[in-house]
Amino acid sequence: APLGVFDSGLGGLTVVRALRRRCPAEDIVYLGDTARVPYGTRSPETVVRYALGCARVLIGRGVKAIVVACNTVSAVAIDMLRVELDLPVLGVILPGARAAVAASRGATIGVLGTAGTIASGAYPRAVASLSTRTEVAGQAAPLLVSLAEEGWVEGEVPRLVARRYLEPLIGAGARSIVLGCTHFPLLRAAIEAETASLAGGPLPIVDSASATAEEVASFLAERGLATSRSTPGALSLLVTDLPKSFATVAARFLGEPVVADGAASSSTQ
Ligand code: DGN
Repeated sequence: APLGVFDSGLGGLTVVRALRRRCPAEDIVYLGDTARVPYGTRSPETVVRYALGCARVLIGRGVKAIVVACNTVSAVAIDMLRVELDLPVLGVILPGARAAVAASRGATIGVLGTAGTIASGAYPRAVASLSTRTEVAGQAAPLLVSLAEEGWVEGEVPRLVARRYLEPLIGAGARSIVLGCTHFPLLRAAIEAETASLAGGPLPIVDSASATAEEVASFLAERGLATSRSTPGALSLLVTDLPKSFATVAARFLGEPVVADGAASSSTQ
């Protein structure tokens, strides 16, 4: 059976990219709720309702487990999804937090995310469950989401924006930075450079997409759910709305060409 992955939009394809690298044999069905993106600015109640709708579409496709690629959904809806659904549900926050705790060795962790993710306190909670002595500083970075969607990831504009968001984190003593949003791996170079410039040297940058792919791979192996074959798995992309820019934006996040008519529309209530 395929692995189900969903996100508020197309940003979660950065998690699919990491999964396809780490678990290449797995078939993946991805659902992007492009009709209702962004979730990052919505109330937790609304995000919970949307998330259940997305999960049910994937279950209708016969998936063996669900990866919640969206940080905002993982932050506010993962417990509810685990209660409501009868299959394994993996999120992006705990793997990101685990990788950050390992990288920061007790020093303060800085997290960049959407307003919803930061307001939820999900990263500080996840870190506290792993290490009682590690502090977390969070910073909502909504403009970085827009820059990634525009593909405006190089040059002085993304660097200046990243710097503004990083200043309070470095000022709070952060000694590692978590890319706590699906979109931020695209801006990694700018974030890395500005972090190093503010901190007076490079700091570990933790990509929650890669950390999640690692945990999904171990989880599937432990549960005997991993697909073992030598041919690459298939990727099906479903969207709740097919915007004109679909193929361009999807390819940007996925890191592979995307054929627009390969996407089926699907509705979630
Ligand atoms: N996918 C969202 C996240 O990782 O938080 C970002 C996009 C959004 O809904 N704002």
